[in-house]
Amino acid sequence: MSRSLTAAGAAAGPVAELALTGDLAHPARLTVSQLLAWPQHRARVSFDCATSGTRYHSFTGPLLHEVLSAAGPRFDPARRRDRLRFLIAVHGTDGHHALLSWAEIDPDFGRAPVLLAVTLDGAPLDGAGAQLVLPQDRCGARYVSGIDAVRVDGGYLAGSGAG
Ligand SMILES: Nc1nc2c(c(=O)[nH]1)N[C@H]1C(S)=C(S)[C@@H](COP(=O)(O)O)O[C@H]1N2
Ligand SMILES: [Mo]
Repeated sequence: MSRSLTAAGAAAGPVAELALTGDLAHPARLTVSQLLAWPQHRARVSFDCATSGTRYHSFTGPLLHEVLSAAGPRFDPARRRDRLRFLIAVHGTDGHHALLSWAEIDPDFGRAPVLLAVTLDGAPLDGAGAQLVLPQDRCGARYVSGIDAVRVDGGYLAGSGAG
């Protein structure tokens, strides 16, 4: 195999990609090394797992909010109430998936410092795929690993006439 490594420390072998889809002006496919283009944050977290007890991990990666904002979610950025109907669905290669609301990670609302992690305990995730990191969660279940798709959806209850 003659794969060339572009990022120092990147694992040899297949490189995982995640698809950014949905109500976005700029849908994209991103590798873990492309996620290094955003400012990197570190989160030292603990969470409870129903099966393996309390877990401790250190993650680094960009803020989910910054990566998704660059993809151009189809709301009017000047009108805060326009964002409240947007959902974010995060899907792993094994089918595990979790929903966030846009407002949960928005600096004007919940301000949760959610990361799309590119390293886990110092090891690159280029092969396994990015992992969702939610320092505010007590339970580990939303720490979706092996992310292959993130879908932004502003159509929830659209047309219901509510509002
Ligand atoms: N893709 C995927 N991510 C997942 C899970 C899973 O089944 N699939 N389980 C979650 C649960 S329930 C927990 S507690 C944490 C466990 O992370 P750890 O074992 O690496 O500490 O991963 C989360 N992320
Ligand atoms: Mo868990």
